[in-house]
Amino acid sequence: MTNCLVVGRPNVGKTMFCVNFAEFLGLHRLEVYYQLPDGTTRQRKYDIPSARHELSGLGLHKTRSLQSIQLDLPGGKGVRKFTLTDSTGLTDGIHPDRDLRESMAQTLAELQQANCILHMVDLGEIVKTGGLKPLGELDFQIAELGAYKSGYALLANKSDLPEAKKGMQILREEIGDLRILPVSALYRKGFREVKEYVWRLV
Ligand SMILES: Nc1nc2c(ncn2[C@@H]2O[C@H](COP(=O)(O)OP(=O)(O)OP(=O)(O)O)[C@@H](O)[C@H]2O)c(=O)[nH]1
Ligand SMILES: [Mg+2]
Repeated sequence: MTNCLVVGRPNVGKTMFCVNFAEFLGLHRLEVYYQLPDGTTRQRKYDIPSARHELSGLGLHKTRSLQSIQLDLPGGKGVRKFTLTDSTGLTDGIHPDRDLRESMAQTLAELQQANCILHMVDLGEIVKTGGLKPLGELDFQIAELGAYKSGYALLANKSDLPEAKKGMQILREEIGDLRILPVSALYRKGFREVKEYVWRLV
């Protein structure tokens, strides 16, 4: 089954996207399958408002493991199934917290495996720093890896921010015709385009 991994720096909106996209696809309850860095797994059920409240939020590194949900993608002639996996935010360099290092290593391993990569960046941060490269090597490297994968899209999140248009311009100049989809995870903007994109992969 196609596994779509949502990957990116901490706080860019990965978890908000996963919860709201699942709701957009018609889910009222989420069954989240946790794969912890120590190899153990567990499962928890949430309704959508409590998932939003408990799983996403301000502060870096809210998500500390791989968290998957199974989703149905309704389309032309029926339904296709895929897995949407949220991940621990990646940072440049070696993180001082050992647990976080392990969960980032887990994200990186999944990045090699996934057949669909939804690489998320924060348009506000892009404008603040001046682009992907000034943010650090990390995003640029994921985008470069994406250039070799058929299932790669850059999700430019927080498109609701006033500076978002400028951010999109910067991204387009920087990575050219790589697939860039503007979204607002918070306000569910651009979700139809993501759905159509994923539909072609599953
Ligand atoms: N303005 C705006 N804020 C957003 C959007 N998406 C997420 N946020 C906010 O960004 C913050 C981080 O959201 P999360 O979904 O927890 O981010 P994350 O990437 O999962 O963060 P980690 O798990 O720490 O790596 C929260 O305060 C969200 O409300 C968006 O589209 N627009
Ligand atoms: Mg998160």
